[in-house]
This record gives sequence, C-alpha cells and structure tokens, in this order.
Amino acid sequence: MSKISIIVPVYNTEEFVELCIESLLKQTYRDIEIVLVNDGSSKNCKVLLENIAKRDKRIKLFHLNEQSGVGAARNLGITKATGEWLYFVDSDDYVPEKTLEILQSNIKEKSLIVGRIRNTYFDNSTTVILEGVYAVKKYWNEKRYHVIKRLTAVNMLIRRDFVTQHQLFFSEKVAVYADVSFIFPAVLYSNQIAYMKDAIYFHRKRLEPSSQPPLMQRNEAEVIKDYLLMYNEVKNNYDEEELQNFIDVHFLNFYRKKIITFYKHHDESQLFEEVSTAMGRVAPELIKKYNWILKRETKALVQRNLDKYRRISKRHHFLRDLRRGISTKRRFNIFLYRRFFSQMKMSERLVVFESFAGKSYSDNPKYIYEYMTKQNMNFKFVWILNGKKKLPGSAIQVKRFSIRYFYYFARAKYWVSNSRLPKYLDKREGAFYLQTWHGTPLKRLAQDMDAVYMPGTNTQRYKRNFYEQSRRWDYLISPNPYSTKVFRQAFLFNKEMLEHGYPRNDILYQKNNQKDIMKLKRKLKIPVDKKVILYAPTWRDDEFYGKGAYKFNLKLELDTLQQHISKDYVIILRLHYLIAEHIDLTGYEDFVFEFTSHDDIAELYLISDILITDYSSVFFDYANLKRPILFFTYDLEKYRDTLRGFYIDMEKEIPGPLLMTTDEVVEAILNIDTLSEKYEEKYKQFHDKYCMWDDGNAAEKTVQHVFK
Ligand code: C2G
Repeated sequence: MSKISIIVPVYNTEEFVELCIESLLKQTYRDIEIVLVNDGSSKNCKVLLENIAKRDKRIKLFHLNEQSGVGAARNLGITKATGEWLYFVDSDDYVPEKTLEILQSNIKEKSLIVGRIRNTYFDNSTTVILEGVYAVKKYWNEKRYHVIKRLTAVNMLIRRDFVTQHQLFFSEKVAVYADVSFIFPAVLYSNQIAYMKDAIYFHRKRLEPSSQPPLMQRNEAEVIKDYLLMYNEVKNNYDEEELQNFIDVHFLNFYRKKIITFYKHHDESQLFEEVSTAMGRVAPELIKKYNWILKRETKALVQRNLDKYRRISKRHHFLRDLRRGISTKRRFNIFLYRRFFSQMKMSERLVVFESFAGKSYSDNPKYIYEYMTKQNMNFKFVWILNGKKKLPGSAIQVKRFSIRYFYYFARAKYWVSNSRLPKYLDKREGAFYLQTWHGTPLKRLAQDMDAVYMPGTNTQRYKRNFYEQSRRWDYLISPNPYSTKVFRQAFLFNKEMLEHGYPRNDILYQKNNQKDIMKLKRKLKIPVDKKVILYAPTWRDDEFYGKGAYKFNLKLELDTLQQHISKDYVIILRLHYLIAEHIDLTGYEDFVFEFTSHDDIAELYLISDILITDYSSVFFDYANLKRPILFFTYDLEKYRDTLRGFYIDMEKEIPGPLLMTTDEVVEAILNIDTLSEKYEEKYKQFHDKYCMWDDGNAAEKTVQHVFK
C-alpha cells in the first residue's frame, strides 16, 4: 500500500465537518493521512477541529492565522502532505467508504484519476453508495478536458511527485475559481485520465443563507470578477490551442448564462471594462458560430462601445423574455407583469388581498380588509378569489392567475396574503407586502423541516422557494411571543414582526356573547337547541391525490358518536382547506354538518362548545374562547416522528387529553365537565403563553401600523 494524503481545508463548517471526517476515517483504503487545514476559522470551529484531531492518529491539523482562502489552505496542505498521493476534499462534503479504494486500485501508472461528483442537499433523496460495482472505467484522451469543466479539484487522486514536478498550485488571488490554476496544467500534462464512475463523492449544495454562504453563492459581481481573473490567467499562461479553445467556449457560455443575467438587473457600465477586455480575447471564429443576437452584443463589447452595448442589450433582454413569454398563457401573463404592468405608475392606495391561494374569503386578510372597509379608509381593494363571493365593501374580485391578477399585483402598493405568493411575482420597489401567515406553528415549518413529502416538490426546492418568496415580506404578523421566535428561525425573517395578535381572532372577543352566537347559528342553519362539537383536523403531507389535493381518511366513527351523544350534540365536520376528499354523510343528516367549504373557521369556533382537532394550529386560536379541546391523535407517532416533527411537546403542553379511539372520544365528551376541571391549570398556562396578545383589537393595530 502507499499512503494517500487527504487535504481538507476548513473555514467555519462546524455543522458539517464531523460527518466529513467520519466518512474519511471509514474509508476501506486504510493507508491515509488527513491533513486538516484550519483557514482562520472562528474559535468554536477551531476547538472542534482540535477535538477531532485527537480522535485518530492519522489526522494532522494545521492552522492559518487568518482566513486566507481555500487556495492558500490547500497549498499549505500540499506542503505538509507526506503521502504518495494527494486527494482534495471540502469540509462539508462526504466521501463514501469505497471511493478511495476504487480510485487507488485503478490509477496504475497514471498520474491522475477522477471519480464522479454528485451534488446533493443531503436530504433523504441522497443515496450513499457504499458498495462500488467497479464496472465503469473510461480513459479520456482528447476528452480529458471534461475534467476542467468541473472546475474543481475534489474527487481526483493525483500523484504527489507529479504535483511537485509541474509546480501545480491553487490560485490565491481568486476565490471561486481557485482550482483552475491547479487543474488546467494537471490535465494538460496528463495524456490520459482515467475516470471511475463508481468512485462517488457527495458535494453538499447549501441553501442560502447558512451561517457561511458557500463559495458559489457569493454575490454575482464578485463571481464574475473572479471568473474574468481566472479567464485571463489561463489565457496568459497556456498557449496550447486545445486549451485556448476550451476556455474561450467556456467563457462564451459563462457570458450567456451569468453575465447576461447580471446585466438584466444591473447597469451595463458595471464591470464593462473587464467584460469587454475578456470578450476581445476570444477567438473571432468561435463567435461567428453563434446567433446574430450574441454576435451583435459581442461586437459592441469588443469595440468597447458602452452606449451601443447598453441599447442592444436592453432590446435583447426584451426579445429573450418575449420568446419565453409566448410559450404558455401563464408565461405570457408573467411577461406582461414584468414588462408592462410593473412599468405603469404604482397605485399608492391600492391593496390586494389573498387568503389560502384564492380559495376563500377568510383568515387574517379578511379581518384586516373588513376593518379597513368599516373605517371607510380611502383605499381601493382587490380580492383574489377563485369563485365569486358576496363581500362587504367594494372590493374588486379577481381570479387567481388571470391577466387582472397580474395587473393588480403589479400596480398595488400593498399586498396582504396569509400564505406564499408565486416566486415570479417580483415585488416592485416602494411596494409593501404584509404577510399574515395562518397559524401558530406546531408542525415544523419551512427551513426547520427535515424532509418535505409534498407532491410536486422536494426538500431542497421547497426550502429554496420558500426562502426566496419570503425575502419579499416586509411585515409578518405574529400571534404570540413563541411564534415570533419560531418564525424568525424557520422563515429566516429579519424584517418587521407585528406583535399585536391575530386579526382573525378579534371576532372571538367581539362576538363571544349569546346573542351573536345565536344569530350565527341561525345563519349557518345549525340547530339552536343542541350543543355543537367542531371537528377540525389537519392534513397529512404524505396522503394525497396530487399537488394541493390531499386525501382524508375519517377515523372518527360517526355511528358510535351518533349512538352515544346525538341526544345533546351535533357535529360540525370541518376538513382542512387542502383536503379534496368528499365524505359521504348519508344517514347522519341531522347529526353531522359539513362545513369544509365554509370560508371562515372563526365563525365555527364561536358557535361550538367543544373542539376536537389533532395537529392543527386551530387549537391555539380556539383557546382564546377558553372552551374545552379534545385531541383525536390516532396517528400521533407517525405524524410527529416521521412526517413533520413538532416544536412543542404535545403530551406536556396541550390543554386537553390525547385520544386514540372513537370510544375514548365519546368517553371524554360524556365527562366533559370533569375533564375541564382536570385541565384547568394546564389550560390557564396554555392560554397565558399563546393567547396573551389577542384582545379583539389586532386588526386595528395592524392596520394602523402598516397603512400609515
Ligand atoms: N384550518 C381550517 N380548518 C381545518 C384546519 C385548519 O380552517 N380543519 C385553518 C385554520 O385557520 C388554521 C389554518 O387553516 O389555523 C392552518 O391549518 P393547520 O392545520 O395548522 O395546517 P397548515 O395549513 O399546514 O398550517 O404556522 C401554521 C402552520 O403553517 C400550519
């Protein structure tokens, strides 16, 4: 055997570095040394590294006093390495146990062998391949420039004397493309490179913002500058035609993907000098192969004519958008939104409201709107609603995703919504977005979720979209101090939190009297001589028909309930708005009342005497009424441990019993007074913690704050 030196530069990756080192120590190829280079990390990280270094004598730790960049750290690693081979790993990545063995046993007399890099967020879609199949081996001769395309030195095993002989080093000038100065000559001086598909390396993709944004997620201008430095370095240092050609094509692609997008959002004068110099170095015959749009742009660049370039570039952005815009009706509307509606004058007194994606006239947006209407505030209102409704006031009703939807969102100064809005609705400068959200969090939310099981998305996409969408929120309503804390962390929200309670709960203070309750019961056609039990469960992420259409399996046995309690009670069945299930209630007509499509659950709270729910945020709101709550949690373990995870310990905190069967539910209803007494103290604590801000005036306070 001969020793492999694994070089791992570390800069503040406390969260990940242990897993990384563990994967290296587990390598089936045993003859290794791990050269850990601390690139001036924080004290915590430094201490952690010192601890890690004690775990195995094959680990050697070196420190750079201040952060010098990944290039400098790897260069130091090379000088400290004593093995026959070098192998580079980034400290947040993961190397399956067979990888080094596969690379080492196949490199033979070559200087360089590479494996496969797989990008992953390390969610549950990641399969860590432990058993190599050894089947795929390719030798690249001409195609060895593939290696350059990866622009990274990780997952390649390289002979140390080859590195010394050709004086390979990482650039310390550039940050993102530091590897290029190392891999270009490495490839150039190897006539043939072996590639092992089974030698896998998991590269961690990271969501912004983590405590340390990874290199590739730096600000665009920095990345472009860095790229151009690298491009010039390569153009200056290597004469070989093949390489020159390769880097030119690479640059043209980079120009199309990154630089053009950059100029869409920034003035063309930025970096103009650097970009035109680089374009001037590209071989002209390569440019000839491209379409006329690109040709005209490059010409203006090469001539260093900023005005001309600016003019052409504007026109081209328009053409590119249009081309994309005519592909579907939705895209066309987005095109109109961006190109026309958003260019019109902003309507200073226009407010757009939406609740649960246009499904209902409900929740916080409804109560904010009604307050503004009652106060005769001088605003024009738009409601996004899929079906036409009878609304108080003079709001214009608009269908979701219609042309008018895009028109009003573009023109309104104020957006009020209780859930997310599509990513393509960029918010204009000067507009305000009031995110009301729709409940005190019990289930883990957004960035706090381990894995997302919803259809049509995956964990990383869900989290990234969530992050981008929530960057537009200017205000977020929080119902209680506990929610403030969770929202800050789960939504990574750092703007203004409105802490006045929930507008949707105002009604629970304003109308909690016999007269109003009777009036409501009559309006909703609920028998006035019976007590009312509201059953309002939530949805299950993993039980669905399709995107946004969830199944629901009614586990509450209506027969049993009817037998035992129908003398005194009726039941209101209220399924979650995401549930598409239709439940057949034949035979229960006078006993069970379906209110799933009723807009406003707050009215149902008011007329009910007992709430039965499960893992829904409804119980936080209902507790304002101080009426009994039962929890029918037949799938508690699965929901808590597999699907979502909770923020609070239900067993400890909730103000009512956890019931697993219909019989237990019946039993609890029949003994509701004794139960209430038993839970009195817990209820009080719960109320104090979660309902302390609600007092019937949340809408007023919110409106005064936002619509000054
Ligand atoms: N809701 C409802 N009827 C139900 C369940 C919920 O009308 N049967 C409404 C309530 O206003 C509730 C809101 O939808 O507060 C959110 O419902 P949850 O069951 O809590 O589930 P979810 O939509 O996943 O939101 O921070 C809150 C979380 O995001 C939960």
